[in-house]
Amino acid sequence: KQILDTDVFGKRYVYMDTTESTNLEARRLAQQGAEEGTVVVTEEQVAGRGRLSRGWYSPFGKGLWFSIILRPDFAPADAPKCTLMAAVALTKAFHKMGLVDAGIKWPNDILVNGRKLVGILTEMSGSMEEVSHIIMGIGVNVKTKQEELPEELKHIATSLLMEGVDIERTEAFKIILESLEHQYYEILDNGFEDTLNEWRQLSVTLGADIEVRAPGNTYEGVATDIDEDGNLLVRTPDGAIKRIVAGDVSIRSR
Ligand code: BT5
Repeated sequence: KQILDTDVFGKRYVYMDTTESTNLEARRLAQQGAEEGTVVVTEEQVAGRGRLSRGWYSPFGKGLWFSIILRPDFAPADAPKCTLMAAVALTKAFHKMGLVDAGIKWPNDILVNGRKLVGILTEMSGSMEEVSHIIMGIGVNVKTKQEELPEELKHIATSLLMEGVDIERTEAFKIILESLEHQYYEILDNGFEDTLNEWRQLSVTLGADIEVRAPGNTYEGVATDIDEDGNLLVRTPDGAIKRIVAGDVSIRSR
């Protein structure tokens, strides 16, 4: 199978017509010992998941709903940066497809003109000392049309097709998996620094006036940078710098 120009990602490939969530399926496989690079992909998810038990709309045949099993030997504290790594790889893949307006909203969204094209859900299993495996779940809207979107996503979501990129899912998948593998080996070989710099370049969050809803607190201010762990730094109006580990960002102006 040399259709994919990858060494590890997609060497083992599990394809399903339908499933609850590819992250759940990938976790099951990982617990049974599935190797690094195993890709689980489905036509449809009936219980696709976002963060904080939110849902992910995954209609049949319209997108790339998939998860990749990773078994890196870095510290668990590095795991959240896999989300940023994936966002960089995906954004570069979209640029390659001609979609130059794709940019990253911290931490895990890829937006085109303010609308969400991709969601990423990274889940780690292991102990404080050691990563057992990471499930990197990615949802890309490919063929969805505006009129097909459910009411609550009509002003929020977009797809490659809606952005004028009329590409077959297989072709898009190939470009995306190759980009993800490339970026993954970049961080394994050279660390996160270059990838975090690329993230800064591709971000639509940095420099923007934002509101962040973090667990227990909401902040307003200017997103100034990310730190070396991928946390977002926000300068609030009183000049303090807040370090955001997890949260939802709304961009007010750039
Ligand atoms: C995410 O969560 O964006 C992570 C989504 C990850 C989905 C992939 S698909 C393959 C794998 N298997 C899974 O079960 N999940 C992963 P969050 O940042 O919490 O955003 C969720 C919010 O995005 C929802 O509350 C909606 O507002 C919006 N949303 C839901 N479906 C969408 C879609 N198809 N396109 C754009 N926005 C969507």
